[in-house]
Amino acid sequence: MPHYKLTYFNFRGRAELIRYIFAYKNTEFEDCRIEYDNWPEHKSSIPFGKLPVLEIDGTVYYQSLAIGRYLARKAGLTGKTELDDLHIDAILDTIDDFVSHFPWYTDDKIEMKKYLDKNGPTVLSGLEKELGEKNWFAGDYVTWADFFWDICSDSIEFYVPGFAKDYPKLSALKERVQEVPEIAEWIKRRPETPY
Ligand SMILES: N[C@@H](CCC(=O)N[C@@H](CS)C(=O)NCC(=O)O)C(=O)O
Repeated sequence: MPHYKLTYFNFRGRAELIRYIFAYKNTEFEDCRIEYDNWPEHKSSIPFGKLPVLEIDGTVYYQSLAIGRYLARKAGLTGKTELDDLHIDAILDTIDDFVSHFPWYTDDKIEMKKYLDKNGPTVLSGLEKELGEKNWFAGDYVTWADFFWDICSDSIEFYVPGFAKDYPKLSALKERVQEVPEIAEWIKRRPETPY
């Protein structure tokens, strides 16, 4: 088993998908959390100056979704066919676009609500449609795209509670993810952080 060292800040953010995938497979990893105040002294030694990074046996890999895809494939959390993967990846990218443009750093609730009013309906109703009557985005089996929805929506929820309340299928998906036994167990034991 390789040695995995995940480095990120002390919040869920862009590292949580990687943590979920490790938790799902009960894979041991070093969960290194840098205090934001200490970040400037580390930044120049990190590829592209961004976290998270994952060290695998001492080699550093970057970009959370590239890392997530690699680990998800090993964990059996990707598609059963190449076309399933095309579908799942498109959903991940859609969620990623949505959260990447969310005005996190403004700390301004009005800006956040404005963003959600403008972009929420298209993205959230589109994702509901993708889900349809299925339990998971891929159909009858869980993938890392389901995890990503749960994690990203949780973070937005912290700032704008109830932002997806009009989308019952997405809410049910979130519950389903949090009921996956290994994920439920991780949620119980992970460090408590606001987002
Ligand atoms: N697309 C990259 C985004 C990485 C990113 O923007 N990381 C932020 C935290 S979420 C960061 O390192 N910010 C500190 C900085 O830019 O100095 C990924 O998914 O890994």
